[in-house]
Amino acid sequence: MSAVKTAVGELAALGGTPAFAQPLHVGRPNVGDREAILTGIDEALRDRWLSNDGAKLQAFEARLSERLGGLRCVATCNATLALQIALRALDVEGEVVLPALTFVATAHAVAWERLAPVFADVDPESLCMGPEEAAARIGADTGALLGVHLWGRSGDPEGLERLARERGLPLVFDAAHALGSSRGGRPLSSFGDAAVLSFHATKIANSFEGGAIVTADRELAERAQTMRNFGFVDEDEIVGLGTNAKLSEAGAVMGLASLDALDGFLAADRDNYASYSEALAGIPGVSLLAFEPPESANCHYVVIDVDPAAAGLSRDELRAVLVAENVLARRYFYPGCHRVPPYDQLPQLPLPITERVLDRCLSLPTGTAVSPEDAATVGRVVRLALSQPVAVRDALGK
Ligand code: T4K
Repeated sequence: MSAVKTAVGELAALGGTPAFAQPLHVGRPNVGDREAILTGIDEALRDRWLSNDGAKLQAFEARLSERLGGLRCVATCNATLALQIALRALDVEGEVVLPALTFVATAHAVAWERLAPVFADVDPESLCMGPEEAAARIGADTGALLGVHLWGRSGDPEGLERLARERGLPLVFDAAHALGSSRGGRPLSSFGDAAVLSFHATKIANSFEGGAIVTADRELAERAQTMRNFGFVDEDEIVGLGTNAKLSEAGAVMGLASLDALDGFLAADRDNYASYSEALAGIPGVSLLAFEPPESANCHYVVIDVDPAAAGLSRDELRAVLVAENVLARRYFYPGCHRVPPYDQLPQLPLPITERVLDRCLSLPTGTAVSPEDAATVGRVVRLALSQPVAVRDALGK
């Protein structure tokens, strides 16, 4: 339950009672029909079939494929391994150009495959690596491009496809955030040679942990499918190097329930986005990341940009105000892949837009555990704090 605050002295950072009695998280899992989940897990237990291409996994892949207009879907135990498998199945060698503005898993998947990540900047509008930024980092050793649909946004996937074609490079998209997002009516995971979705607990649809490789290429899908199960194509026939990236039957049951409930999850995220949009409108120095047609985003990440000069408080000061209210806003994806080991040891070219975003962006709670009223309350806290930034900064300094 949240209380309406009207005076700056009521902010928790200034000694008031927190607006929320319980923490409001970014990434609280969406949960589908519990009954269906428990029944599905019970069926797997009854049948004593818990993993390895079981009925639930097959149903999950079929349902996902249906949702994505018939693309081939290879479900995995997480998106990080799915990225690794996609890069391997495409025989990528050498350097991989990717944005530094992403969750560290994108870079780790590249480096874990003993490929060399080369970090590119992002487009100032979309905050995704576009063809211009990627082209600036392509060199003689480039083996692939790895775009990221950051926060479910599209960027310019057609432009990256063109660039990849011109340079003869495979193109993979990290679409971990992008289930339910589309561009010009096409699901974002349909761009590139392959795209990878995440079904981690924090994503719009989850299978507890999980991921999927999505592709239109039948052979690529078959290679990926073989690689996720140690290279087996038959009971005792192994055709090459593989790993264990299988999704369990329990995970698949959860994934199925999530896909069944996806439209409801999307509606909840979009309602929260609309509520944030209204509550934050016109606050100097605060802008909500917008989604412009032909992009249609899932809105599963609500991200604000805080311009300290115009807002009067920095992103980190505003975050401290929110945390005091029990609003656990996150600095995704601070400090950036290029600034964490082992990548901070690599020679770096300047990434001005990336640096600006990493200093100013803040992710706010959303998902089905957050109501539009909660979002409005968070917006009111932001407005109140920024109405008297000097008093707030003084209080934070004490
Ligand atoms: N590419 C991109 C662009 C990604 O964002 C990710 C993952 C990947 C690739 C790799 O996908 P996977 O291999 O994971 O499938 C979380 C997730 O662990 C990670 O999956 C996700 N991105 C990333 C954006 O968020 P952390 O380090 O922020 O996790 P943590 O433990 O701080 O939890 C996040 C928030 O969610 C907290 O506020 C608590 C809340 N939470 C979390 C879990 C697991 C809950 O309320 N309940 C839960 O069960 O990475």
